[in-house]
Amino acid sequence: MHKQNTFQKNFIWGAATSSYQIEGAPTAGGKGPSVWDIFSHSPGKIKNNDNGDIACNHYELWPQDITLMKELGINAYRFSISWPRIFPTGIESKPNQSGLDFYSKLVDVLLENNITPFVTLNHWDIPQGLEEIGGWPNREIVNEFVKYSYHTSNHLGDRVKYWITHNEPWCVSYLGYVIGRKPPGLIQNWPKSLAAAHHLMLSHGMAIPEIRSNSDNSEVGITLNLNTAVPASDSKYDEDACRFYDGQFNRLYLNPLYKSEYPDDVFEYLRSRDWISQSDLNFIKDDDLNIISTKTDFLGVNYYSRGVIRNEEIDEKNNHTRNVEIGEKTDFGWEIYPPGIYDLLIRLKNEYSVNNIYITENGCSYGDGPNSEGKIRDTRRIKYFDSHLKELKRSIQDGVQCNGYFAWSLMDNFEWAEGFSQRFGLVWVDFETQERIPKDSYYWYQKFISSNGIEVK
Ligand code: IFM
Repeated sequence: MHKQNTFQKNFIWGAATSSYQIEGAPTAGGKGPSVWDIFSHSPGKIKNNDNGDIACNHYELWPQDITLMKELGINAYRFSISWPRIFPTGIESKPNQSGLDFYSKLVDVLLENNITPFVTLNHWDIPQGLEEIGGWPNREIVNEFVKYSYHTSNHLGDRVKYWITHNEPWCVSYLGYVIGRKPPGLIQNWPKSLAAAHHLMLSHGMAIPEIRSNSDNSEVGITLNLNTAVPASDSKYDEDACRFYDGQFNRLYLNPLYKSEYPDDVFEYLRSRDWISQSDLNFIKDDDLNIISTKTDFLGVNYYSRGVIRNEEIDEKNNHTRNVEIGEKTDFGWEIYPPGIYDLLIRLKNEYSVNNIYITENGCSYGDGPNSEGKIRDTRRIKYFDSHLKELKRSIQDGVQCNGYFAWSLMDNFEWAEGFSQRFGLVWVDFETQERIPKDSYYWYQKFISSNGIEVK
């Protein structure tokens, strides 16, 4: 078979951001507090006690950010809507016009510049008012999300055609309720973690028809962060730990979506350790799995690294020697493993028959800043993108149906619990002055896009 050296015609080339990470302006236009406003102001939760009050001040500087996108040459921009700009406490019956107007104007100017908007409805910054009535573990939030999705798509659906219900539900469910690194900051609360995951997925399924009813010819999907996991050694212990890791990270979301079932081995593992009881699963009601598996138009995939999994429950001396070599790491400490994106995409095709994928995030954190000439020589980022895009191309040549790629991120921004200490941007941001400087990777991506993926030196 002849293997093409470029990506297919009409391939979508984009960059991504999210509301809390870039917007700032936490009270502008009647916005209510989000869980992230509250969490980031709780002492000790965020590195250096940073918060997103100003972030990249995109709320005011968005016209100049669109100019940066235009010059970069992307034909799509993935951003998220701040739910409490639209429903300040979550429970209002009518949306806040000023919040809708902000995004409406953004969408208009994107379209004027031939940049297709990809809108994420929930990239974690839910109204604090909904957290106060129990957040994602409380089933009531499902209707609130459906209402929010309805009104937002009703307002923007004539112009926005690509909709992502949720970003990375695993981060909300696991990091929020088991590890405590994200709101509400609970630790080892598996019953709430699973209930949160279930209601996120249920609200996704319920929002799909609402969005479609407001947006003709739309594509509606969800974004999952997925990876390829391998056991750190060939011991049974590591294999068991790896199966559980893969279950709670990947299959807990993919199986309900594509197979209308939960992976029982994950629940069994949790029960065997008394981390949940059978009755903790009562949140799963008849018909929920049918709703969750409502056919989507695409799957958004966020890939950064692979998981090399060691069983932490037994002593090193009683386990086999680790025999999986870990490669180079980014400044965040995440292993750089480009073949992982290939393996993951092939798995999605073979095991889940996913037939329309957008890579909604891929990128790396490096601290490189301006040199004495004001240039940002982030060659390691270029290498990261180049190697991952090669693997993406290889997967497409091997039958994966992927129609777009979004670099994470358009610009350096508020990296959640890491504050401003981790920089993922193609554009460098001075958080004191709000100056933006395109990095070398920005110019590299510009060339890559303009040749539709012919290798750029
Ligand atoms: O910055 C985040 C983003 O909000 C979600 N996906 C992973 C990125 C890097 O950590």
